Amino acid sequence: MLVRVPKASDPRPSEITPKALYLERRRFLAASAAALTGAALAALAPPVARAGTGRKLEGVVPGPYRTEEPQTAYEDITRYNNFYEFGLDKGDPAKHAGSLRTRPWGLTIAGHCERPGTYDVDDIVRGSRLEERVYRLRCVEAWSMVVPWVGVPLGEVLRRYQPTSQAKYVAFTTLHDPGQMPGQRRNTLDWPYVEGLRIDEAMHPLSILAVGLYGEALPNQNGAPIRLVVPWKYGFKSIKSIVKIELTEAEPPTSWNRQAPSEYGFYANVNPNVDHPRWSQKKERRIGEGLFAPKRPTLLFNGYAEEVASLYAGMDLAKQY
Ligand SMILES: Nc1nc2c(c(=O)[nH]1)N[C@H]1C(S)=C(S)[C@@H](COP(=O)(O)O)O[C@H]1N2
Ligand SMILES: [Mo]
Repeated sequence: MLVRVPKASDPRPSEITPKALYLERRRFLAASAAALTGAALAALAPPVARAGTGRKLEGVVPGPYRTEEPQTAYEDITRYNNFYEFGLDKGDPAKHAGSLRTRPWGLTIAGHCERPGTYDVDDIVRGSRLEERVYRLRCVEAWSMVVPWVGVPLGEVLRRYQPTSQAKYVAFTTLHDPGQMPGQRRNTLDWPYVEGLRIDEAMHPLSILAVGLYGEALPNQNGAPIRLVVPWKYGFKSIKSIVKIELTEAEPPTSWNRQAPSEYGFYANVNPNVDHPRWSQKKERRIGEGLFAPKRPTLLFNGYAEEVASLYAGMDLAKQY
């Protein structure tokens, strides 16, 4: 068997293969190396330390929604990330997010509600039961994962701060701190990252604020200490490391819509019938299934149509994408 050992000057796999295949290629190399012996081969796929926090969350109960599909490996969920505040490559967040200080962490609740203020994130989370929710995550780049999140229902949290009748939308903001988030020193996006939901979407029982995965506190690269998870929408709606939640009357701006309005709408509901202008959304690659596994058909609302389709009754999903 001929094994070619890569030189440092070779282009990185991420530069020569579509990004979604990068991890699969690494896995393939690891498997090949494991099947052989010798130090030189082992160097192809050096063992990596577990990327997790190791902080087990207490009192987690099973939540009302879970898919029975096989869960994506912890190593994939925590090493294949989109978090542009820490770089554009999928491996950057795991490499660079370690320095983010996630405690103490203030979360500001603002806008049209009776109890605005800045609260400690742990106090906000303590007000609700912690649930495990196994959700599909479908990235707009046509890959997907199955993630056992730990979180609290967003609607329950919001209700505690008593939104008024003027609260029609919910706006979310990520931390803006270029000192801690090196990606914010470049204007790849208009920082800070912002996202938004309509109030009925935010109140839907599927929407959660996640603080953990696989029973442990969230690793920084996945959005510690607290991030949104809206499983029927493309992954970019699920904003990470949130410092502010504001109840607004007008539809709030969102980062990817601002960046490329013809490509990314406010709603961003997963929809196999509405292609991205530059690629199809009909199928997806499930991370961890291997390079040669057939792609899966993408499901309307990421498979959550029964729960959420009624939210969009009467809307033209091709126009309000
Ligand atoms: N603040 C912030 N939140 C973000 C992003 C980001 O770049 N910055 N990337 C989004 C995208 S495109 C996806 S697919 C998911 C990925 O979440 P994961 O890394 O936990 O899988 O996070 C979303 N949340
Ligand atoms: Mo994404």
